Amino acid sequence: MHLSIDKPFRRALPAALVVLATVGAGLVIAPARAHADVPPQEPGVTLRVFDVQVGLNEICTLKPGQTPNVDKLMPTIDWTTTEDFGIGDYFVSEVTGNISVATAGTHDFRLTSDDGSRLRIDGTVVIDHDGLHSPTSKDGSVALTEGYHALRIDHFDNQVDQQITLEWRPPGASDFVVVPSSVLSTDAGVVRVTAPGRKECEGVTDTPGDGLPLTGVHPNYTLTNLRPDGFEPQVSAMDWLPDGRLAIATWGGTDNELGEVYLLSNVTGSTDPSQVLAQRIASGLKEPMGIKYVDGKLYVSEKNGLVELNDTNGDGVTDDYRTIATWPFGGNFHEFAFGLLYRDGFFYLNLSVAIDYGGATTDPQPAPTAAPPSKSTGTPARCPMWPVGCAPRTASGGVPAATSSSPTTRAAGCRRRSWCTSSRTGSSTTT
Ligand SMILES: [Ca+2]
Ligand SMILES: [Ca+2]
Ligand SMILES: [Ca+2]
Repeated sequence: MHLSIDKPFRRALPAALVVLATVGAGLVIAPARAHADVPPQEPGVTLRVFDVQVGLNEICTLKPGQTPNVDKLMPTIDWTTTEDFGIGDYFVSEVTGNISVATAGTHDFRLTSDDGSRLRIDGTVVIDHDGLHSPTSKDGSVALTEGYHALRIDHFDNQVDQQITLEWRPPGASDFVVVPSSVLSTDAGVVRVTAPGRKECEGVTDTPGDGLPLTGVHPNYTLTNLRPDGFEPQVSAMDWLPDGRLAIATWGGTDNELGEVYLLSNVTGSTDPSQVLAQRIASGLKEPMGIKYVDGKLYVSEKNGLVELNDTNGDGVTDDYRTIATWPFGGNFHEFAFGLLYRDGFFYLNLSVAIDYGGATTDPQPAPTAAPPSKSTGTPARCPMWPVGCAPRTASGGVPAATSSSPTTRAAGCRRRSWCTSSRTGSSTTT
């Protein structure tokens, strides 16, 4: 989603200049990127702030996969207030963007910070100003070719005052000035996702149950790879069949690539990727985020409705997609129907809020809920799904059984008139 500037940059032209310079901070290699290599940009830089809530003596490496507390577009890098950073003390900042160089040559930079900071350009450290200190400046120089260069500043504030200011003196200039917005840019139109709560650095605290993404498996469990070579589905939902097969839905995620459903065999007990068989049984689904096996059939929640998968000719592949219910849907990219559950004749799922590009909640929501949650009790209200085609039905055409079994007869499809909670969550996104 966001440009990762830690990665080595690919240059559009093998002949692009690589400049070696022994100026100021020392030997620096500075590859440039052509405009065609960079996704659409907007002026400014991206500032992300992480609320670590512990005193640091130096810049820390954040544990991977954490969502920042603050993520915003800033015109220039010149911040001193709590309002600028969004947090007062005990935080870590990441500044990312591109700097556009008009004239090749040696560029001097001046980084002023409280507390420590480090400037990288194209992944190379140009100024290392780490450690606990009040607002002080440190200079560094780098030879830059014409074009875009990836800029990154890492920073932390312990207590009291805080600051990051980046100035430069490009070739021919006599004095340092704050790097102007006109040469700074960051990827345009990104969704800026934030989440409250404490974030963690590597090596500070790391305890079971700390809520962080798993980087390993608890020793009481065995991790088994169930992906045959070449099978790399973007799994958005899973459910088990009684015979031990695993049904998975895949995201799809664009208007051009739609979601699918696979049945995986040989996925329990002692197995490995060479034994796993994947059979695609459904396709053309719009971002399915829930799948549930009920009475011999699979049901999938798409963005705007609940679909029953039927195989009517016994070849194992769905040929009848029966829409059981729909719910309010406004066409927003961020509307999903997550976590399909089933109990006693009712399906349950959770809808996400629509958001604007940039991260704000769309107001008003394009798909209003039928009944808001009760504020006095906190109990989520339930909103009716809109049942579609409530004709009595039989159980013919369900998921083909791995072994022969008698189909179960059900009374009528209308019994599955369904309900959803109207609580919509917007605190996370899969994009
Ligand atoms: Ca502070
Ligand atoms: Ca400080
Ligand atoms: Ca079929």
